[in-house]
Amino acid sequence: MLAPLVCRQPAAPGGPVSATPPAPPAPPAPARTALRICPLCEATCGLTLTIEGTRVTGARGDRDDVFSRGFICPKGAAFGELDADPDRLTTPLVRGADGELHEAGWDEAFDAVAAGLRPLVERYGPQALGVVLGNPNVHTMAGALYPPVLLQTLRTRNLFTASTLDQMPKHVSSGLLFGDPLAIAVPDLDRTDHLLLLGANPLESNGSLCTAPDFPGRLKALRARGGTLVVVDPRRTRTARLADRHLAIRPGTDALLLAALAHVLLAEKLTAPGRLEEHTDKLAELAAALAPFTPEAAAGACDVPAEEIRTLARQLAAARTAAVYGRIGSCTVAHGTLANWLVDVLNVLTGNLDRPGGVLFPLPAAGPRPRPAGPGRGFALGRWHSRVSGHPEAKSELPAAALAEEIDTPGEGRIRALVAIAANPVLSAPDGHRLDAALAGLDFMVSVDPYLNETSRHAHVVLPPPPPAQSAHHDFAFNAFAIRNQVRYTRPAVPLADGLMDECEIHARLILAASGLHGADPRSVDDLVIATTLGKAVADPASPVHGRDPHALAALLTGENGPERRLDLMLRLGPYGDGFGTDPDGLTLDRLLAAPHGIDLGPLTPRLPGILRTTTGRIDLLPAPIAADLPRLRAALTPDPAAFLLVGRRHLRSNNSWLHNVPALTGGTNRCTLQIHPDDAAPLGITDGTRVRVTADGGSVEAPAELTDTLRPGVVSLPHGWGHDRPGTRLSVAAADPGANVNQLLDGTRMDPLSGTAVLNGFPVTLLPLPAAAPLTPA
Ligand SMILES: Nc1nc2c(c(=O)[nH]1)N[C@H]1C(S)=C(S)[C@@H](COP(=O)(O)OP(=O)(O)OC[C@H]3O[C@@H](n4cnc5c(=O)[nH]c(N)nc54)[C@H](O)[C@@H]3O)O[C@H]1N2
Ligand SMILES: Nc1nc2c(c(=O)[nH]1)N[C@H]1C(S)=C(S)[C@@H](COP(=O)(O)OP(=O)(O)OC[C@H]3O[C@@H](n4cnc5c(=O)[nH]c(N)nc54)[C@H](O)[C@@H]3O)O[C@H]1N2
Ligand code: SF4
Ligand SMILES: [Mo]
Repeated sequence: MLAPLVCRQPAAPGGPVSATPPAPPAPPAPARTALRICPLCEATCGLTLTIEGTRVTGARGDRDDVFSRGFICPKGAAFGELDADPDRLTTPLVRGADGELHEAGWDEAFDAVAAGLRPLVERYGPQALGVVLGNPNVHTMAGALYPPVLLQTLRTRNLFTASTLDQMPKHVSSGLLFGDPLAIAVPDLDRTDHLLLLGANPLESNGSLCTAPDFPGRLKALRARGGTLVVVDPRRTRTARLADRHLAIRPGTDALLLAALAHVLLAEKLTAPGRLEEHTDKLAELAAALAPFTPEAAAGACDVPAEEIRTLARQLAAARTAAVYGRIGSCTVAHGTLANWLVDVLNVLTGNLDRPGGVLFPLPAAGPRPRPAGPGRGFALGRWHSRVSGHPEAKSELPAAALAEEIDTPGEGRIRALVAIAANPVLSAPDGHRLDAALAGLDFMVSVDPYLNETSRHAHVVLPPPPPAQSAHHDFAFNAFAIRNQVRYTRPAVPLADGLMDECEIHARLILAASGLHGADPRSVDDLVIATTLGKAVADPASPVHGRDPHALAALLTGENGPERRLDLMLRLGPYGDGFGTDPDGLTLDRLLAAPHGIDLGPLTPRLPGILRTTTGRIDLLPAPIAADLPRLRAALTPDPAAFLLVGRRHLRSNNSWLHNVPALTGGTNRCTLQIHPDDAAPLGITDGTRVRVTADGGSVEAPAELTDTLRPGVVSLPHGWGHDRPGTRLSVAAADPGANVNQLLDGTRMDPLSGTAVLNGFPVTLLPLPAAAPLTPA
C-alpha cells in the first residue's frame, strides 16, 4: 500500500517561493479573457475564459465560435474549478528506494523512466512493454501527435486503449464495409428528416462519434422543422423524452432489431440505395443472410412487437432523408460489431449513406486530402493474437479487458512494464481488482496523468501534464467526426506555470527515454516526424508538393514550437491547405491564428467513392467476418429469460472516471445509485436508499437503490467511473463519495468477438437487498 504523499506548500502562482520577506500585496491583476476549446467532451465547444492573473475565474460559451455559437454545458462552465483543482499534481512523482512516491524534478523523472524501461526492453524484447491509452488522449494535442510515434518506435503489439471499451465495433464495421476503420459516417443532424438513434443519450453525453455542440438544441430543431426522432434505449432517457417514439428495447438486442428492420426493407422491396448501388457489392447475398431475422423472430428477444418493427422500417424508408446512428448502447454489447454494421447497412439500403440529410463522411482540415477512387489495401482483422486468450487484434489493438491477464499470466512475452497515458483502466475496464493487483506486480510503470488515482498510484513514475488552460488545443480526433467541417485552434490561455512541462514535451521526452535516446532534444521528435511526412509527400505524385525539396518546405513551416509546426504541416498538406503555395488562398497555421473563433469550412458533402479503401474499391455489404458471426446472432433470437440485465448511464456533470473531484460537478442527481423500476423493487423489498448487493460473473458491488420508472422492468442501471475508495490516491473530493466500481461485476470474458470490445451493457446480474445495518463491503 502507498503512503500518502509528503505534504508541501502549494507552488506560488508564477514562481517559486522566495526566501525574502513578502512584498506588499500586489493590486489585483485586471481580468482579461482568452479563448479555449473545451476538452471535456466530444462537442468541442468554444469557451471564453475570464482570467485574473494566471487563474481562470470564469468560463462562458464563445458566442462567436464558428461551430458552437456560445453553447456551453455545466462541465465547461466549471473549467476554472477543474483547472485549479488543488489535487492536481504539480511535479513529477518518482518511486524511491522506500517504495513510496516522492516529488521529483523532470530530469530525475525521465532518468527514472529510461532506467526503468530500457533494461526490460533490452532483456525481454519489445513485447515486454505494454501501452495503455485512455480516453483523454483524444482531447489533447499531445495525445494525437505523439502516441503514434511512441508505438512506432517501441514496436510492441501490446497496445490497449479505451476504444475496446467503447467504439471499436464501429471501427471494425467501417473497416470491413469501407476498407478504412476511420471512415465513420456521422448523422447530418442539421438537415436530416428522420433520426433513428440507438443506445446514445446525447442530452447527458453531448454526443459521441458525432461532434455537435448543442446536440440537444439540434434535436429540438429537428423536431421543430417537422422531422422525426426515434430513440431506442432500455431507459426513458432525457433524449428519449424528446423523441416522437421511444422503444424500450431489451438490452443487448439492437443487432436483432436492426437486422429485422433491414429484413423488412428487403422483403417489402423498400430499399432505394440509388447511386450507392454502383459502388456496392453483395446486395443479393445480404438479403439471403438476413432471411432468418424476420420481425416476428426478433420481436421476442428485443421485446418490441413485430408490427412496431415493420412500422419503424416503413417510416425509415419513407423519410425523404434519414440517418441511423448508434453509440455506446450499440457498441459495448455482445453483438457490437454486427449492430454497427447493420446501422450502415440500413443507411446504404435507404440510400442515406453519403448524402445530405443522411450520414456523411467529414473532411477534417488536418487530415489527408481526398484520394482518387480505386482499390485500396482493405482492412484485416486478427493479424496477430493476444498471448493468453488468443484474442484477435483489431486495428492493431488488443482488448482492454485482456490487459490484466497479459500482465499476471507467467510465460514468455508477458507484459513486465507499462506506459499508461491518460488512462484509468482500474476503473474503466472489467475486473479492476485483478488489474489493480496485476499493476502492483509490474517491474515498471509510468503514467502520464494529472492525478494520482486508482491506476496511476501503481506507477513508478508519474508525469503530470499541466491544467488545460495552460495547453494549446486543436481537435485532431473530433473534427473527423464533426457534423460540419470547420477548424479551430487555441493557444494556451495562461502561460505554463513554473515547474510544469507542456504535455507535448512530456510525450516527446517519454518517447526518447523509452526508445534509448534519453537526453536528446525533444524537438528532434517533431523534426523527425516533419521530415518523414515531407519526405513521403514529395515522393507522392498526388501530393501538391510532389517533387519539391523537403528541407526547403520544412523551413517554410511557421509556429512557435514543434506541435504548432506539425499542425501547420498537416493543415498545409490537408484538404483545404495552401499546399505550400500551390493554393495561395489555402489554409495555414497563420491563417488559422488570424481567425481566433475558427474558420467554417461548410456543411459535409458526399465523398464516395473516393473514401473507399476496400480491395475492390467498393462497399462490401456482407464482409466475410460479419457473415461468419451471423450464426451467433441467430442463436440470440431465442431469448434468455435471464435475471436482471444491467446497463450503464452517464450524467451531464460527470465524465468517465475523472471528474468526481470537482465540487461544482458532484452531488445532486450525479450519484452512484442502482436505478431500478418500482415494479422490480417491490417484490424484493427494495425501497429508495435500500443498499443492494449486485452480483455478476466478476464479483459483487453494493450501491443504494434509486427507484425510477424510467427503466424498463427487468433492467437495472449503475453508472461507471466510480469506486474511488482505494488507498494511496490523491482525490480528496472523490474519495469522500467514492461510489462503487460497476466494472467489478465483470471478469473480462464477455466480449464482442470481432472487435474485442468488452460487454459493459446488457449483462445479467442478481440483486440482494441488504439490511440497513449491514456494513458496506468495499467495491
Ligand atoms: N461500465 C462501463 N465502463 C466504461 C464505460 C461505460 O459506459 N460503462 N465507458 C467506457 C468508455 S466509452 C471510455 S472512453 C472509458 C474511459 O476510461 P479511460 O480511458 O480510463 O478514461 P478516463 O476515465 O476519462 O480518464 C483517464 C485518465 O485521464 C486522466 N486525464 C485527464 N485529463 C488529462 C490530460 O489532459 N492529459 C493526461 N495525460 N491525462 C489526463 C485522468 O486523470 C484519468 O486518470 O471508460 C469505459 N468504461
Ligand atoms: N456527461 C458525460 N458526457 C460524456 C461522457 C461522460 O462520462 N459523461 N463520456 C464521453 C464518452 S467517453 C463517450 S464514449 C460518450 C458516450 O456517449 P453516449 O453513447 O451518448 O453514451 P451514454 O450516455 O452512456 O448513452 C448510452 C445509452 O445506451 C443505453 N443502452 C444501454 N444498453 C443498451 C442496449 O443494449 N441497447 C440500446 N439501444 N441502448 C442501450 C443506455 O441506457 C444509455 O442511455 O459520452 C461522452 N460524453
Ligand atoms: S458540451 Fe462538452 S465541450 Fe461543450 S462545454 Fe460541455 S463539456 Fe465542454
Ligand atoms: Mo468513450
